[in-house]
Amino acid sequence: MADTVSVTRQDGVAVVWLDNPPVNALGHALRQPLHAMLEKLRADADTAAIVIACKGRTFVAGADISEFGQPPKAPSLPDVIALLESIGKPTVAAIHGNALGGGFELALGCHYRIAAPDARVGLPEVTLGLLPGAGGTVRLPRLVGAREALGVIVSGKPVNAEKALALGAIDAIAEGDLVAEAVSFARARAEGGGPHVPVLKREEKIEAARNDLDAFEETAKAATANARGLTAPLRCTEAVRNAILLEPSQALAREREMFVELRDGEESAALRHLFFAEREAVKVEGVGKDVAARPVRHVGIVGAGTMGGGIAMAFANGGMRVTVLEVGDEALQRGLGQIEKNYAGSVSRGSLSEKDKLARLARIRGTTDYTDMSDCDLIVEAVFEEMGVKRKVFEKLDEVARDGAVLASNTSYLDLDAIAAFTKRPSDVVGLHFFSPAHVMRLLEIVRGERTAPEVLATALSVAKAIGKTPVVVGVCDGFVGNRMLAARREENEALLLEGASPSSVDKAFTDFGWPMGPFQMVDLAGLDISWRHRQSQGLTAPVADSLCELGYFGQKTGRGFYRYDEGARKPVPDPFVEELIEAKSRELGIERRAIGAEEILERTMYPMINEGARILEEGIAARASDIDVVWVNGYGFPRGKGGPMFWARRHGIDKILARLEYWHGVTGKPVYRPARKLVEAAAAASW
Ligand code: T1G
Repeated sequence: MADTVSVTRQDGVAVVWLDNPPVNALGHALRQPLHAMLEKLRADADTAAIVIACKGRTFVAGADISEFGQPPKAPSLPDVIALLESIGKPTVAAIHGNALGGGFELALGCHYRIAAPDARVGLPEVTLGLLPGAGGTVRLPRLVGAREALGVIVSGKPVNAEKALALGAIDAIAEGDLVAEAVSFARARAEGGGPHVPVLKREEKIEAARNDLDAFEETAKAATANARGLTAPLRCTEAVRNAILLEPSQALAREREMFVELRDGEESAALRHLFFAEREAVKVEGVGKDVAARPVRHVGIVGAGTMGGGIAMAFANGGMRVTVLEVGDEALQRGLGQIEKNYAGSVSRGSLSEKDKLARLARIRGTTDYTDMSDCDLIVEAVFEEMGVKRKVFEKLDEVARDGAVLASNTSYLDLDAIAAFTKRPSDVVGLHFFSPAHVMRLLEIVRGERTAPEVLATALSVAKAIGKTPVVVGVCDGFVGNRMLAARREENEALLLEGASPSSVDKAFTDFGWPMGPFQMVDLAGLDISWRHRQSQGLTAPVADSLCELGYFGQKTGRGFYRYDEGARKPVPDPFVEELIEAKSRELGIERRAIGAEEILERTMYPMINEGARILEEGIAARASDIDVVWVNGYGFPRGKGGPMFWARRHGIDKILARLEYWHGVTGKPVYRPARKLVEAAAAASW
């Protein structure tokens, strides 16, 4: 194994090379030799200046996240940075790729920073439920200002080199050879004689912040407004406030205390679990690095409705050419008009520039002629969820699509193998299940048919990454992973209403758990008529929801559903009429109403969902429990700070869940409570 730390010299400038693939994470294997090298160079009279550079594709992408669950090993990253900062000679970080988290903090420990034009810097710790724990919350405000630093730290978003230079986070952007320019920069500073002021000793921007605390607090309020129950954004804010109000050493000490508290807490454990889970999910059996994805440049979309339009935008946003097909020109124009409206909305909200809007629209064109998709590399069907319609579309696609084109269905629960059988090329057929709104929701369920070819899966995975989706490969069953577990969770919702709960008491139990909204508010948003149609197609009934649908109460879109929505408002208001309707239904069905608490609501909705997840694992519909977590966090709003249903179940105690499922199965006899074999095994193993 090559040395993780080595040094080359150029006229008195020592270049320290870090080499710890794949992303130069600052694990102990790197920290220890780096600390030793810096000690040596500090004492070396022949070294006039130091450049820190990295081999491979990126500068240091952060501390080694996989180390956090283990006992810390000296030297810590703050120790390394403190040593770096004690060196009186000019020190320069030569940044390429990503300098993130501890990597950027290492760069902040240098006097100067030079970046390649396409480099990015950032402090994404908040996305892991952490705060920058190696001085980032104290040093960055000294470089860029407290309010600007707060924005970088609480958003967790990387900043490109141009913006970083404008902010003052870096000193220069290299035009040619990054390291050579960093060496010249370092030598010039050494010959210039200094002083070389460590970032930690620069007080000007801190003074300015001290004199305008109201402005800082205003920024802090806005930055943490959508913390969504997460603690880390609040701690990040507190740490930057400390940088303004406390001595640097005190601020650093408080930062470290809060970092350790967060690192050892549940929220960060959940978010770090998701970090690795999302990367595990793309490792698919039989689809190794040797399986080449087919290039996708031109995508066809069949159907320009809500889903088809959103999917078209998702691909256009990913830089691909898109042809949207509708059978009639009126429907086509309506669909294209909606796409334009969506983009215009993003521009008016400031989340998209006019220039980008025009560029994306230019990539989308409409047609009513299937032959216009004959050169598409990928065609996604997003038509009505009915097998007869799917058959017509796929038979037509089989006729017009070029050899090698990938044919995808956006079906959310129909049998993909049956759809593939409508074609003569079932190995080219895959499911791409987008979540509405398709250009916004990150989750993409890639449905693997029994005959789907490995390179078609590789193509789907590659396309998902290209359009910024988080993919999970799932097997064929009714509802795949997410919707199948949702059905299990939804099954008891009505029973709870009929037995004594109300829509708002159920929804409150969910929002208190951390969901953005409860199931009744959710179905009002999605439209009661959609699930009504699905129930009818399956011969199922739901007494309360069916009664509301028969009255035309479809939710927000009709102003009444489980809640009332005053004139165009979206705020759900409990509706006494619905409460009376529920009580009347209870009486009609001879059900004695009783008080039902939040704990029972949680047990009778979440536990069946987790039990269904266990069945999904048993049947191989999902390859890993963590894949199920990725589905739920990215497609259904499961609170990220709880890591997903299966992670949460493990931390909560699978044996506790098993015991309560057995209890409710005894009380109700309902199959939804019958413990899955896999759940029984996992309860014994305390792990999936
Ligand atoms: N630690 C450990 N492993 C990491 C890692 C990290 N920081 N970053 C990436 N990996 C692994 C990843 O699991 C994958 O492994 C491989 O590297 C390639 O990653 C003290 C406490 C840099 C933008 O949050 O955002 O510093 O699957 O697939 O798409 O204040 O990796 O190949 O086995 O994501 O090209 C802060 C996390 C840490 C940055 C590159 N830093 N990484 O994206 O590759 S906390 C981060 C990323 C911290 C300090 C605090 C991305 C990337 P495998 P990849 P990519």
